[in-house]
Amino acid sequence: MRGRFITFEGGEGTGKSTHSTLLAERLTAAGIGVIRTREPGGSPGAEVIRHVLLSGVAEPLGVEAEALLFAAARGDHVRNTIEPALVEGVWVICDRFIDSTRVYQGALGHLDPRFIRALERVTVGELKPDLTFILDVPAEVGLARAKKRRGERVADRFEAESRAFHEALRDAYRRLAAEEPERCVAIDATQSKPEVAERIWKVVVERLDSAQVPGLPAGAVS
Ligand code: T5A
Repeated sequence: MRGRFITFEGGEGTGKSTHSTLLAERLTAAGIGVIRTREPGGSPGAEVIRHVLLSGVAEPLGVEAEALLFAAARGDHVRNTIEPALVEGVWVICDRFIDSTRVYQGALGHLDPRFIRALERVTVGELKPDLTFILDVPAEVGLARAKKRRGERVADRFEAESRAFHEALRDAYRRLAAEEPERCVAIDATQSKPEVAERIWKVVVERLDSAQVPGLPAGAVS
């Protein structure tokens, strides 16, 4: 059976890495084969493009060129990492995917949605996440968490954007969650890590085939 594809989205420091890791551990403990990956990156070619994008050297080229670079990375990632795993029956958990381009380059970068959809057709084709978690925290909470974790390191190209940018980002993600409720679930990520992780686990069991999650019979989850 084909694996399931779960993505985590949200602004900076909302807990995507934390909760994708916790979910992968829980699925593994339940006997499910799973890989964790991320965007931009997730394949050797895409990791090179990640470095170019996050260093900020591509910023002077403009938002359209950055979107093309994210798309090039995504195409490589889908071909070499995501699709082969799903075909093998392995579940794929990915930090960021198409929604990040829709929100960062589309909603905030003001790129024409037709351009964004055209990139999606080329890079992901029919592939769509089975489930997308949108982790929601106020911009100042996410930025403070990201700063604490970063320590002395310099903020990357996107972390360094203004507070207003990060607030607009949150609004755009909330709109996206409301537009696609069959795929997207917004999670209040201001709660403690164990509380957020538990909510995510419940949604996974509710939304995806619970027969594939041994030890948690369908209906056991409220
Ligand atoms: N981008 C990406 C685009 O513009 N377009 C695209 O198409 C794509 C794919 C990627 C950047 O690229 C942009 C968006 C991004 O700006 P990145 O380095 O991958 O950059 O950065 P992010 O994806 O933003 O990831 P971060 O590492 O900043 O944040 P996370 O993963 O959301 O947060 P996480 O889990 O590392 O947590 C941050 C800190 O908070 C703590 C954690 O322990 C950690 O210290 N934390 C909590 N603390 C208290 N309570 C909780 N509930 C907590 N949850 C986590």
